[in-house]
Amino acid sequence: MQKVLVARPIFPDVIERLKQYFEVDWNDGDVLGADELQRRIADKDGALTAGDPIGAAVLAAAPRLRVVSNMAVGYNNFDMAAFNAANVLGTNTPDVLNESTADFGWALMMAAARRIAESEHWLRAGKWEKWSYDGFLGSDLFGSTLGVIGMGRIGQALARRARGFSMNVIYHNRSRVAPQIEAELNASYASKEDLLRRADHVVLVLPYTAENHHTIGAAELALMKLTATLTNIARGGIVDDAALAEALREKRIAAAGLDVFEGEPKLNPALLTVPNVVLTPHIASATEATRRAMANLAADNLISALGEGPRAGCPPNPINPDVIGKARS
Ligand code: 8YV
Repeated sequence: MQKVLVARPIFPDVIERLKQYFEVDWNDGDVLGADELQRRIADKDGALTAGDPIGAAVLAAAPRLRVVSNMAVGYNNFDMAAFNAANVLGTNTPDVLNESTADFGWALMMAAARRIAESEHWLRAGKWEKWSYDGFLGSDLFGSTLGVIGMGRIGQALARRARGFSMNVIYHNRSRVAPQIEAELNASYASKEDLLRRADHVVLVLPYTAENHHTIGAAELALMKLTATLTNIARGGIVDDAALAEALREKRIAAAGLDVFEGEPKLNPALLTVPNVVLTPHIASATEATRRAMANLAADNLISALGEGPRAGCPPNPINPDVIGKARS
């Protein structure tokens, strides 16, 4: 029987599915450190990860490894050059999380715009004594301009929801999306700078790459309206968190909603001390149904990539399909 490592705690019934095909080494405890990960992956044919860093050293330590299945749509934890050099397949879990993640983007954006977390903390602190006309004034979403940076599947799902709020949608992306998608979303393309100047609410939904590092830093924040909000449901590192904390403190933008952070699960301490930011622990895809769908899709990818199950040899979501069928190097 082939051997697989499941590097993270996941739904036990998904582990049972994997056990139908493989000998499963399941880490049901804390996140594996680099040494422990290398030790446990060394004799495996495949692995299921969720954000665990996999690079040349891990692949070299595991000469039989043929596939690593990431339970996430983003795979910046994979060094794809190393995967390609070693002929190891990487897979991810796109699409199944689009709607939950888009919903969550709206939740954060609305919480930031309407100061929900900030006012709740104030209320819990026992400070509510009277109604006041200017208590926690925020900004409207209805009729405002939404700026989406990253118009992939999640960006599109997010933009689609803007219709109900009569928003004007502008977007920036590496390349323009097809005209029929622009028409369906009623969205128009803008340069990043133009978008930042015009948008009332900016949402980041782009993948993390070296090029996208600090897509939003001090210079970009300076272009935004004083009343604007910034929401990041993409990846830590896309925003310069130190620059953002400073801009929030100095009220150079109104508020932010962040689900992802540079160096998470640690946060830049400055973010914890500014009131006008809503902070959540990377949970945009965290609904019961979606996390189950992601775990099962990650299992499907692992099972089929290792030549088992109904789709043997044809994993649904290969990231680097060119390596399929090539001998491990
Ligand atoms: C994952 C995510 O839960 O899919 C992604 O890219 O950011 C989340 O949905 C997280 O990355 C853990 O794998």
